[in-house]
Amino acid sequence: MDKLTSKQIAFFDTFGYLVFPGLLADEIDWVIHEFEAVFTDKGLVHDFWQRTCVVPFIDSRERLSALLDNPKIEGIAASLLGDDFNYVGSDGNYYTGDTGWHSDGFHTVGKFIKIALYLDPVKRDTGALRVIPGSHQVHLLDAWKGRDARRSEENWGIEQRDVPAISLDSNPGDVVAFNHNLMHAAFGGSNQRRMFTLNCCRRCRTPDEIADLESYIGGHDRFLNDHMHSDQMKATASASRMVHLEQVIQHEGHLATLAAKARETMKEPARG
Ligand SMILES: O=C(O)CCC(=O)C(=O)O
Repeated sequence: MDKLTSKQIAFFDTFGYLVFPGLLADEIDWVIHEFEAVFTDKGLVHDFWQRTCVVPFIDSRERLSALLDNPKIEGIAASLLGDDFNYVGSDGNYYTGDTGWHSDGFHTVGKFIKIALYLDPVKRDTGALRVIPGSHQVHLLDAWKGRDARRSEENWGIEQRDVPAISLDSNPGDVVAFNHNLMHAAFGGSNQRRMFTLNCCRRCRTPDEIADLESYIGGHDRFLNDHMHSDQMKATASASRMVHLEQVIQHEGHLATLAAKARETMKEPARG
């Protein structure tokens, strides 16, 4: 696999993100074709008014599942999380409009990252991911008001789109990686902005990390699946891919019960 340099890893740990321009430029045509096929296979038609979201996403197709074995993608995750990192699911989206400031939960133990591919050219005011560098740092959780960027009007009298941030402009074939704890948002995108992510975390070594992983898995009940990975993802896994699945499989026993309960009240899976 293609490992990152120690400086890239240091940048990620300091600022919470990395951009890899053109990393998958040679592969992006089939990736986009497969992306579209997921929605077609499922009979999902994006209605332009609300986000359409499939979880898990790459698991839906054999070729997309193999992105987990791609030396460039595996290399990013292995460099940032260790060779035995966990794959904890993925989401494929047609976004509509803005995404307000948020982080993807907050992990005070372990380390969770997202590897994202935007499938249309996006810039600062056309739906590129914006990030507040460094906002993922655990000691900032309750200590830094900047993490409250979603309430920018109330806090600072400015719109969310005017919160100081870096725009991670992206073209198809570029890859963006960020820490789940990082504050991020997107503004001005089209009503059919295509993007998918892979979520990965460090293999858990302590009881606190296991509890955090189980809580993360439990939070997936809203997607109404009994398992974090598809049968297809597991059936086509090589021994080296299984390394990235096995700890999640060991700790997802509670998900089916939670998903069954969620199905009692939800008509369709959550859209994010
Ligand atoms: O691109 C976007 O609108 C936001 C992406 C995002 O929030 C995420 O992947 O967690």
